[in-house]
Amino acid sequence: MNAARPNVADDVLAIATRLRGTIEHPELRDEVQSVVERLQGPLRVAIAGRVKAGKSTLLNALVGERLAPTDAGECTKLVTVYQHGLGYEVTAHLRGGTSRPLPFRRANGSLDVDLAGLTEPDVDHLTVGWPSSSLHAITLIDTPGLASVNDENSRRTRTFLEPDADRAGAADAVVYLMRHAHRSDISFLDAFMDRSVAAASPVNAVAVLSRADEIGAGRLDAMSSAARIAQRYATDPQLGALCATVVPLSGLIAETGLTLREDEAAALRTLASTDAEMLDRMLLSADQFCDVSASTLTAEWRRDLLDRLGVFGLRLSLDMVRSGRATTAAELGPALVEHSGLPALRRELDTRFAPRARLLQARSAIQALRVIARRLEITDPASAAVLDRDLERTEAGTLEFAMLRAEHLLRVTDLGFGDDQARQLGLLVTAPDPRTALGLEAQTPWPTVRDVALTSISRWRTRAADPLAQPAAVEVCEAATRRAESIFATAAGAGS
Ligand SMILES: Nc1nc2c(ncn2[C@@H]2O[C@H](COP(=O)(O)OP(=O)(O)OP(=O)(O)O)[C@@H](O)[C@H]2O)c(=O)[nH]1
Ligand SMILES: [Mg+2]
Repeated sequence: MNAARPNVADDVLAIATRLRGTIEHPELRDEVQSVVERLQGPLRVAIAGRVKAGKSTLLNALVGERLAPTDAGECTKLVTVYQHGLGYEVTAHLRGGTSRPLPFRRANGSLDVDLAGLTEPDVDHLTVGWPSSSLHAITLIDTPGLASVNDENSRRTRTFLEPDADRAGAADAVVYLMRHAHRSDISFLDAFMDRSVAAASPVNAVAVLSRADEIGAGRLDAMSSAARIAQRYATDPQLGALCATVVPLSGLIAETGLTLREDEAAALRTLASTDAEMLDRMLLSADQFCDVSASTLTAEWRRDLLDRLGVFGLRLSLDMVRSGRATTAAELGPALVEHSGLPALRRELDTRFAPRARLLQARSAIQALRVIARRLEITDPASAAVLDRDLERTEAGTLEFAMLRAEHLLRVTDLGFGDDQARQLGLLVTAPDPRTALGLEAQTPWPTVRDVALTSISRWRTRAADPLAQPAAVEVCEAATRRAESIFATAAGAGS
């Protein structure tokens, strides 16, 4: 099935390329061009969530460099797309559709962009081109925090990410950050994501329990408490309908681990040599930690370390230094990353998003081309009709889309299937391997696979024909039937 996936994106790319050659409207041609570019580029993943959830810090951790400003007083005001570039460049994309390069410099480790006379309302979004290998396979979008409905920064994020009649959503997948303290995050997530099946859903959204190190006042067991809480969230049906999983993460520890300098490790070693009882007292509060008389390390250094690591990160680092497990930046950095939860988040991104990247891209490209078709209808109804027909044909003819939608429906709605049937359907519409999809062992011979596929076709076709079944259940059973048919064809073609 994986082998068949690139075809979908290639089909959509062919439609977009054809359209680009024939379309006369210059503005629409530019939009088609950007659809083509998106399909040829990497997956676009937006990092979203409430104000100060730790979005920019996570972005830096994923890139492995301090790019996005994250100071406590600073907030992200403009949507910023970080993409792989051959050189370093920042471009402002203005509301009117034009763009212009902006001057920038590296300040305190992060990027300081000069709007060069522009004001924030002039700018639709910024793009930052950066020669980072982390951005090869993924383009990351940092977004202003969602605050209130009337908030201008939130509006920018919503306009950029949420698809509507005038504009397609700009991301193929979403990482949504939520803090433990904000129980209302779930309703935020709901309002933000539940627009349509074509937008974010469990098939392309992962939630992160962010700033996990702050849980339980930064005690050394903070991350395991966070893991338990994340697990609880993940079983919440409301949340399960919106995203695939909940990963506990300390973006700060990850970012610092990836960028830790030797002089910082040396400062940690000096701090670790402080009398143990005194050190425990110091770590009770930020004020006590920075109290001038408390250590031979200067108060400035202590403040810097506190900013870079937080209380949990300091406790963890000092524990590692004192026990001798890690004492240099080269040892402490990776150990911090390991504790931060970043490897688990990367695994989620690699297993959930990466294998279906082309499909998710095709999905958002179709959405973008639909928006273009509606606008084209006004000046060139004949071309709009051809475009609609091509998109319809691609979407309906693509088994992967049917399965993606079936997976979504199975996750978000109770369709009245028993546990066993729901599990069988789940496997059929998600497992790439034909045998796994049918619940068979890896070595099952092809003739058996064929027979089981046949039984499966008959079972799900009968269920799909049930006149009393809800439409969504029919759709899922039809997708399952199509998958079983495709497995049957593979098994029949494979001989014995
Ligand atoms: N302890 C701790 N602090 C964090 C973590 N992530 C971010 N912070 C701190 O929280 C503050 C906000 O972090 P940002 O990454 O700028 O958060 P944001 O979500 O991008 O904020 P806005 O763009 O203003 O919405 C900064 O002071 C960070 O150092 C974390 O994992 N742990
Ligand atoms: Mg930010």
